[in-house]
Amino acid sequence: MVTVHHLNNSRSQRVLWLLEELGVPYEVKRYERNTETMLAPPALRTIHPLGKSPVITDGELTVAESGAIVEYLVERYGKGTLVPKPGTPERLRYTYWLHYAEGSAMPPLLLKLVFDRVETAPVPFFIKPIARAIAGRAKSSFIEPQIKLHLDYMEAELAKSMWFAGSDFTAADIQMSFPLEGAAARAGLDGTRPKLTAFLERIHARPAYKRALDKGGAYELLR
Ligand SMILES: N[C@@H](CCC(=O)N[C@@H](CS)C(=O)NCC(=O)O)C(=O)O
Repeated sequence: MVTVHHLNNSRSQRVLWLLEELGVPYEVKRYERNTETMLAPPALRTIHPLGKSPVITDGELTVAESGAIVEYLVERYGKGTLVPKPGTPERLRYTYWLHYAEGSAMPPLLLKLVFDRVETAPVPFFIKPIARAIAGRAKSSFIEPQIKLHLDYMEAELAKSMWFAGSDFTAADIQMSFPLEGAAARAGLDGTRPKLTAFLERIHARPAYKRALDKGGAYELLR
């Protein structure tokens, strides 16, 4: 039995969704973020030394890192579904987006989250203007232009095909959901990018996506 070590409001929502799409039975072990630091509880480090989510256990195996988990589950349980055939252009695109989601799309979004917090963090009054100036400068000179670059790129790619790897829905779309939901929640992704907006609407309408939300509990990124 696959166990998903699931942190609230996190990337592990994607793993629940993938398992629902695959129709694989699984159990969910829940962990709650510290409400001040947003970090995972120390208990998660007993599963994997980094203590991050998602991490899954399957018998003797422990698999961390969402892209690796997606590859493992699709290969072990997918029976050829949710992945394009090897050797096709779609398969290469699939691999690309699977890596792009965490390797390229997430870093600027994470930087935005961190610098937004720096701007509003409670610090002594004489430091506040300096902290705000540094955060504002980092955001306007680097982070926001990078986010725009990525959103424009993804929008253009989805103008070429319905899903990221081609005309069929694949696990790469599941992997891409997290940066796009993050961007919609806090980095300005809105109806001015109709392809990305339609992508989010399509995935949110999938029955497996809805079942995964029921299993995972509140997922604030959707706001
Ligand atoms: N690249 C990793 C990132 C894992 C990660 O940072 N997960 C976040 C949740 S979205 C986490 O566990 N944060 C809590 C912490 O760092 O303590 C993946 O895709 O699995």
